[in-house]
Amino acid sequence: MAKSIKVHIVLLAALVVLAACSPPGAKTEGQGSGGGGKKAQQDIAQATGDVCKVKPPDLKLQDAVVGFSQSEKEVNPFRIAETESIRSEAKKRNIEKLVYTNANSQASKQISDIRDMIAQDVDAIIVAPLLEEGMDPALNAANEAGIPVFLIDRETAGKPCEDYITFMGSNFYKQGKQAADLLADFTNENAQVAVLEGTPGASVTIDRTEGFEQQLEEYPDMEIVASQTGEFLRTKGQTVMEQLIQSNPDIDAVYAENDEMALGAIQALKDAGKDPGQDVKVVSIDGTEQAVQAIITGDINAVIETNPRFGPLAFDTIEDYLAGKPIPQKIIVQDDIYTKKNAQEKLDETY
Ligand code: GZL
Repeated sequence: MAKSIKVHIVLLAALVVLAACSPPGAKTEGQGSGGGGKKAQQDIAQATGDVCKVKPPDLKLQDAVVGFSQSEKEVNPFRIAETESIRSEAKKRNIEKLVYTNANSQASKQISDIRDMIAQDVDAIIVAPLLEEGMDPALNAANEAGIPVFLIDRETAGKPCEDYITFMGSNFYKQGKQAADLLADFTNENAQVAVLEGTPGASVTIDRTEGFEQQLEEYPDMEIVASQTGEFLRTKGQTVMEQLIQSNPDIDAVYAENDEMALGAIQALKDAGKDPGQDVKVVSIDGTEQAVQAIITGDINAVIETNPRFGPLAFDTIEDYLAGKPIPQKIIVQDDIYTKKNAQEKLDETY
């Protein structure tokens, strides 16, 4: 069962302001996530920080033309599920038109994609930014054209309420810390760790790496002996892991910043005669079906979820914006953790 995001207002100060503007179906303090035992919706999100009070155009969502600027090629299940969620929600809301572009992991193309949408005079733009820096030409152009930008998935430099209205996504720094604690648990706080980093310069890579490194300082007998980018790709994760095993044969723990790289790494470990999940502990992030299946087979020890199904929350938030409601500058999605204990029962929530 797919899970999408609901908004869960947690800050008392925000409750008064946002309760009236919570997206339809949102949950305020104390309400359950609804939907019976399994979370029918993606994990509860938390509206945090200040709000944007803006004067929106006089427009209904179903009359709107919305652009969606996707960042990476549709080969990673995360990307495929993210795009599908936006597309299906746009269809469900019966909006006038969805303009979809894909930057194919090229920052310059994402900027030109957004500029093209501005030239088409779309009414709002959803952006999954590729990199943390360098998007300002596109964001400034949208701001000058009076077109609101809504960030999903990754953050990018800019002024909330001006360059973009809000950021909706996971707390990647927290994910990195959780990964360190999980790996410490699996290795009795004593390990030679290899880190497979994501795309250089992406906010998700910066935060997942920083969170992990900071938290690992709590464990004096755990040492990062190698840290290299696998660019969030399975093939690159495998080749980098092959090299790291050669140069660091004592590696007994792997932190992969996404499942695709983790799946490549476990193949490399097996090819080197090692037993991933057993003599080399593996912790990853995303929550793809194949990675959670690997927990069941014992090749991966834990996966921290990053749910890509932003469609409902993104369109709820745009609808609130068009209704003139204050919008939280950050909407942080709460993520699950998959381990041997819950992988089987939660397998149908993966993507
Ligand atoms: C996270 C997203 C990351 C995923 C990777 O929100 O930006 O990018 O964790 C993907 O799988 O490449």
